[in-house]
Amino acid sequence: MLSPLAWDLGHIANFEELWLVQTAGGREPLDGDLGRLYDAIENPRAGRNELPILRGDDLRAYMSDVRARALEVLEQLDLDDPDDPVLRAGFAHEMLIAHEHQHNETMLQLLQMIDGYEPPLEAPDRPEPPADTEGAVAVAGGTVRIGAPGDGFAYDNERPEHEVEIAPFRIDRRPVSNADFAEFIAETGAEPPLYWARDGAGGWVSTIFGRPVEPDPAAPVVHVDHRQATAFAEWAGKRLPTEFEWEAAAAGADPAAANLDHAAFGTRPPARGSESGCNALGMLGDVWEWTTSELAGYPGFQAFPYPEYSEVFFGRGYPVLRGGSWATRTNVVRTSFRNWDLPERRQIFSGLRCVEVG
Ligand code: AVJ
Ligand code: FE
Repeated sequence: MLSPLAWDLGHIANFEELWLVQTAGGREPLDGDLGRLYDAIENPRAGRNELPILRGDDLRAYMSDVRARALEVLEQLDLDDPDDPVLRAGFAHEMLIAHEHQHNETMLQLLQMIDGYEPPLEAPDRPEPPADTEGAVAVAGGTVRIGAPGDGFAYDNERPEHEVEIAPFRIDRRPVSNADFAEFIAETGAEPPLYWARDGAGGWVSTIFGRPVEPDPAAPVVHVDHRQATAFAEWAGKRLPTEFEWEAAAAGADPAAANLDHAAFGTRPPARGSESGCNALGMLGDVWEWTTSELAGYPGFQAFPYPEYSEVFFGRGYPVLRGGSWATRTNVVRTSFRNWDLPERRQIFSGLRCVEVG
């Protein structure tokens, strides 16, 4: 179930009004109770199309009025006020941009189902994969630092940064590919990823934006849910990583080498230059990687600036996904970033990578 695009656009603007105009600027809302329509918790996705949300020119006018007021307020704010944690170091402004960028990815999940949508940009060239992308790489384990350091923007669920003990392990050099997943289906009769159908000649065709494409055998598989990811790992005699193992394996990965930002409009074979410190390819970008971890607060967690971003989802059976996808905006990607979703969700840009057992 997805939101209508007009809901996401109104919600993005309303979130900007709430944090930059009302909270930071102390101003009254433009349109009374309008914000209630755009409260994600009060209005679950299934009912959003029936709400009297703004559409068309009314929506565009609201978006530009909010932006004009947010810029007016910005002139008056003291972003260096040490006593205001919401404003300090531009936190609210950083959160606003991150929030808008996260919703850009959510909107692409819906756009993918619409026939005829044309990607706005030519796919950029990417470096070739290195000669050998197979097998696993070793991660030393021991004491690892998990989470976001004290400075710079991060969400509350990435803090506090803390130490975790992990055993040494071996993680696959690259994410599970379309070819790997097709082999798993052929051997076990498992269900294919979302958008895949038989091509009538023994292969698979994936229909995205209404266009049929043959999945690139070497590119990461995408649109698998947590159950499919777990079943693949078991079939391969492996397992999914914990989110701490994933973060340790991703340390040192360069977002500039990752397939991000809606640029390629799909997953690509893991590129040379995308190696993390332990030599794993493509830890960032291409696909969100499912982990075995359930979203929970780190020791000493404090909800900031509002509990509905993270805390209300803790301990409710949401597996954590890490790394970002081809549809994730660069600004949102870092090795400490935690995404989560229901285990059955697969319209998200989700894939996996395995860890060796024993
Ligand atoms: C972190 C992707 C689970 O979309 O529900 C957007 C991000 N939170 N607006 C979501 C979010 C508030 C969130 N996820
Ligand atoms: Fe939101």
